[in-house]
Amino acid sequence: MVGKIVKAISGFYYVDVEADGIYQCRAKGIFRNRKQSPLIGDNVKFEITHVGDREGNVTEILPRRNELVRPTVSNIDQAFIVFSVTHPEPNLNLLDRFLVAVTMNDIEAIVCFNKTDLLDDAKIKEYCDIYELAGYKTMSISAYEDESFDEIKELLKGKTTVFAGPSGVGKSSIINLIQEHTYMEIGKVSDKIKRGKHTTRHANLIPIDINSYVVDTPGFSSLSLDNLNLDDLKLHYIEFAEFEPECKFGGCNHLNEPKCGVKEAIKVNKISESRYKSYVHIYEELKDIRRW
Ligand SMILES: Nc1nc2c(ncn2[C@@H]2O[C@H](COP(=O)(O)OP(=O)(O)OP(=O)(O)O)[C@@H](O)[C@H]2O)c(=O)[nH]1
Ligand SMILES: [Mg+2]
Ligand SMILES: [Zn+2]
Repeated sequence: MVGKIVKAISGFYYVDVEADGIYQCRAKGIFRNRKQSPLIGDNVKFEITHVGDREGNVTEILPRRNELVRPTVSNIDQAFIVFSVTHPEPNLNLLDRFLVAVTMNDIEAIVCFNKTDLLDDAKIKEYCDIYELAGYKTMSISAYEDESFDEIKELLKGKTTVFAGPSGVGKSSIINLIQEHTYMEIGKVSDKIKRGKHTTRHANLIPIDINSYVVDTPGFSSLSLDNLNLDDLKLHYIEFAEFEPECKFGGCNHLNEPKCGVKEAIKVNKISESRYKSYVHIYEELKDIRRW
């Protein structure tokens, strides 16, 4: 049998099998002597130990495409980076950090501004423009409006999507909206996350369609990029690449170097100031860490 671990609780792994359902599994013995242990998101082989009770034993972890640390989930296809347009106001520096972290993990990022019901369209557009200009798929939604589901549903099909972002921006509310629609449209039952103030503590994969899962994560207010090589930061600002050929110096870090294509692009509004500011900020911070 092959399935995907969607949940782990005190030594039990809950494995979802396509068109069959959940099996409650142990992972006896075989992993004890290896460094690897099963993670949520893993595709695994298992043998059934009890048919009626739908119990099994995991025997093998199939190769992982990637592995996130916060939360510990594997095989993520894409990340919805959720920030609210207000309440709380978006911290674009933190948003850019998320984007760097996501790119580093070879995960596609989608920038999602929530709570559009609380701010006028012109201001919302300013935020979206920054990330569209950078080349990210960007959307603005409200978890309180049903139509928002139409905007995101195509993007979720056949993928495992992690929802990440600071606390209080509406990640759980959006997932709640998705689950309501999933239930209405295909009648698939999944664990329901309670609406509102229930802060998310640990990660589960929530099945929303065939081979489609979403992962809610607890919000956090900072993100360190300690393991990032200083000179690699620029590679994760995806919009810089187009202008690098105009830089006079090979390996230009787009800081104080003369004749820099990236800085020229900012002057003609082809790269946004906000993105460049966060780049410099993160660069300086990484440099300080290296000094120690
Ligand atoms: N006005 C408005 N409020 C929203 C929207 N989405 C969520 N909220 C409210 O914002 C608050 C926080 O929402 P949550 O969904 O719990 O936020 P979260 O991102 O999951 O927060 P953590 O789990 O702490 O990381 C709740 O009171 C929601 O009702 C929205 O689109 N518009
Ligand atoms: Mg939450
Ligand atoms: Zn440059």
